[in-house]
Amino acid sequence: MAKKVSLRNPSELGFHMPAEWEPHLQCWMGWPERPDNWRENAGPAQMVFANVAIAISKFEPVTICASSAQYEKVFQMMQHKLNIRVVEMSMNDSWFRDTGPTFVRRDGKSSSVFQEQEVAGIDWQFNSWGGPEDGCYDDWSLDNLVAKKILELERHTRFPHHIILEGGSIHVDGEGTCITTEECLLNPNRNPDMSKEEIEHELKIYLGVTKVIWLPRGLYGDDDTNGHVDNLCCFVKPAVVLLSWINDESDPQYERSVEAFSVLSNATDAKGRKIEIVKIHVPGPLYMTEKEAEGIIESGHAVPRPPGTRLAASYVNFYIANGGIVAPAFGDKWDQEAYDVLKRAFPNHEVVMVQGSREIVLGGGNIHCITQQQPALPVVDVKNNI
Ligand code: KQY
Repeated sequence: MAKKVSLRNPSELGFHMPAEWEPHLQCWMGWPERPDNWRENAGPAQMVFANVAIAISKFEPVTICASSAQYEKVFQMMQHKLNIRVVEMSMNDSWFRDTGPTFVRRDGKSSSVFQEQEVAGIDWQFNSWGGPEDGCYDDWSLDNLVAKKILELERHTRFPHHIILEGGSIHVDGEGTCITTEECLLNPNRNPDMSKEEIEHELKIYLGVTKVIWLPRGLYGDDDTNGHVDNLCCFVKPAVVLLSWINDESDPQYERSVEAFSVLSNATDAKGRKIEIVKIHVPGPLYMTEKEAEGIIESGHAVPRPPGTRLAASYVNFYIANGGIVAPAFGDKWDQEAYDVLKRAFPNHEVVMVQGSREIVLGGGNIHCITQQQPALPVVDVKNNI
């Protein structure tokens, strides 16, 4: 199939973004390296990235992209892992949720005018979560090519978009609903010339959704991303949302969780359903230690990560694989309860908690932020036209 750049938008061509729990062809990940964001030359983070990749590979194939400097090391680590391939790709950092494409799918039902099933990708603009004044690092030119490179490798149609948007700032239910946060998408450091209505319109025509639920703010302390929704809440299935919660009313997270609870409980989704909210307690609170901060080499090219910083840690920052949930564990008293909540929320999935995920949150995100699912083509039942 010839590669294409589409000048029309995805939804008018019959595409929509599927829910994360729909079948995947594979998962894409980057590889951490920069010593001004990852302590001890990224060694501890690399071990956890490797463990995340191995955990996901039990459920679906994984492609790890690593720079030329790191390629051989990652290849050696993964060469006996059957479901993991390693390809060379340059990048400024390793947050493929945000720099990878947002995959969309056309189901090609024979009842539709669009007969051909296809997976394609949206290539949003990326500005390091805030541009020259407010971004996390000052050169994101390689990150801005990641989505294009992945779509080229896969020979998938690319839908370029001029809007600055990261994949971690949106969640969809695959049935017409998107959840996002005003704190991120309306932040003047992203698209200062666009109104809320204009941004919502672009979400609708690119993601193929008809309803956008705007939460005011994301997780407390998630300053790197300006409050990505994927650290605060996510869909578990249509009309059911898992929400980061804290019982301590004096904690600054409490009012954010209550605020989101209130918006969600007064909202209906694209199909007019009320939304059930399942609470999942945040770990900690956790803070960057002196020792951890000492291991980060300040370069003047990335935001400093000082000791005492409240870590934007949450259990909703997990990846839904084919039949598996790969979730962060922090060695915290709330880990077991998080496992129990996830197990109840996903009774048909195996829940795997990756120990040591604190290393990823030290860099500013977690498992959802470092992964990107590529949907599989749907199996069409020709006989029954579905
Ligand atoms: O959480 C994310 N989606 C990305 C975090 C970026 C942190 C950069 N230091």
